[in-house]
Amino acid sequence: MVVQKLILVLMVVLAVGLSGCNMSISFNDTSEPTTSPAVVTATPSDTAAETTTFEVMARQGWQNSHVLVSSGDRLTVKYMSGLWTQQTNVVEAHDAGDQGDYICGRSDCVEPYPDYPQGALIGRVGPQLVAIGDGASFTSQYTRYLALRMNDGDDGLYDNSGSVVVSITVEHTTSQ
Ligand SMILES: [Ca+2]
Repeated sequence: MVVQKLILVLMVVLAVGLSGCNMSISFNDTSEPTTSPAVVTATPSDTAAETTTFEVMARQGWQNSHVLVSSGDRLTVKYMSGLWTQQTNVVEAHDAGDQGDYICGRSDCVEPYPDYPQGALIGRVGPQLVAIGDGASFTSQYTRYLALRMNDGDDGLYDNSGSVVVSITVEHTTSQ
């Protein structure tokens, strides 16, 4: 009788145990999301061109365009709009180009670019001076910010007026 009772108890325990068993077997998903190794696809580009616009004031000296140029970069500066003059009420307002105006051309000239017409647009990358006028392209010899101004002496800026807007395009070369 004792053995039968024991078996009965065991069966009850077993039945309770089975019914109480959570049949839903949860697998612990330890598998990492399948990630393919990151492939860095560097787009091979020989040149990348950036264009910005800048207003050059007639009454100011060298003005930082905040366009950083690296040595070897190809620069294009083009006149877009605006009028200025190097002598208000004397010389009629004109664009950034060479108007055939006075060229100093001497060593004691006050103009930053003595061999270029007074009142025209000029540029500078460090010590590299560039005649721009209504448009010019050149290769930078230095890594500096492009500066622009009217070709007029610092002492002659007081009677200037107006401004010109230019577009500045830099083609960065990655041949280094
Ligand atoms: Ca002037």
